[in-house]
Amino acid sequence: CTSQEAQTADKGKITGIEPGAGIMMMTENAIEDYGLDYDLVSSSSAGMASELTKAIKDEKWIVVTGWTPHWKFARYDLKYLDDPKGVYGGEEYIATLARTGLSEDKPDLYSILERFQWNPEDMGAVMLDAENGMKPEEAAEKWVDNNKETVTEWIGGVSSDGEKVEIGYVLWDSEIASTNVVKLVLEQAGFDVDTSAVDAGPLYQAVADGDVDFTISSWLPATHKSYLDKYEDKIVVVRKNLEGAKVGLVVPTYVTINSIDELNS
Ligand code: PBE
Repeated sequence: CTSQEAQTADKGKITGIEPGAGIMMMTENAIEDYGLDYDLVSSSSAGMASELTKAIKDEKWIVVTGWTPHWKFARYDLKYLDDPKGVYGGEEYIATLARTGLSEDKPDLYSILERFQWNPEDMGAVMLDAENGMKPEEAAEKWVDNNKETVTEWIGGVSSDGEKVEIGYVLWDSEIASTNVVKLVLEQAGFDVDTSAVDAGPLYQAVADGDVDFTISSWLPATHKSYLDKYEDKIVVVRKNLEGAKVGLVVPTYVTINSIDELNS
């Protein structure tokens, strides 16, 4: 196989993640809107990352569904493909969503959620430590230990005697990082915290039904718009917890195209 064949071997395929992710729906729209002769192959966040790692090792052509914050940008030379049609929206933020009634039922917890916000560098540091071999809990603990003042501000003097809290999230690397940090913070404040990892659709359903107290895993305004619209009346948007997020199609910089509309060329 010539190196030219190796370069083009995986053309026609976009390596995706979990089927319920917003970025998967957006990518189906991109295939449609740009008339791409491509199949979106679903996988998992971890599966996508390992495909990316393998392709880069051999300098193979690959395009993945990507997002920021994510450790892959620290580890590899990558670029977003331009999206002239704006299928992937613009700047995204991550929001905290609560079940209705949480502010009355658990006001101390709710006050911490009203204060919790951090930035892409913070989240990126936790993600990178986890990717470099630390357990997610250890990576979160390291961040919490290194950011005592911020954590104290978030806690704001709240001290619970073991009130139960249920956090919902999805096993995306970014949300594994954030949820582990917030779990530790709430434990420092004395709460008895359980987390449950589900797919995106069931997560919104769980918040709407009150099966979990809250999630910090909502990507808006574009990525999870359809989920939020569906449950709008049954979910409380607490606040933005991270600004400067992004989603799109990502390639290694050695892939020479720069825009989604060049994918067919
Ligand atoms: N993500 C990471 C998710 C949100 C968090 C971009 C993969 C999604 O596409 O739904």
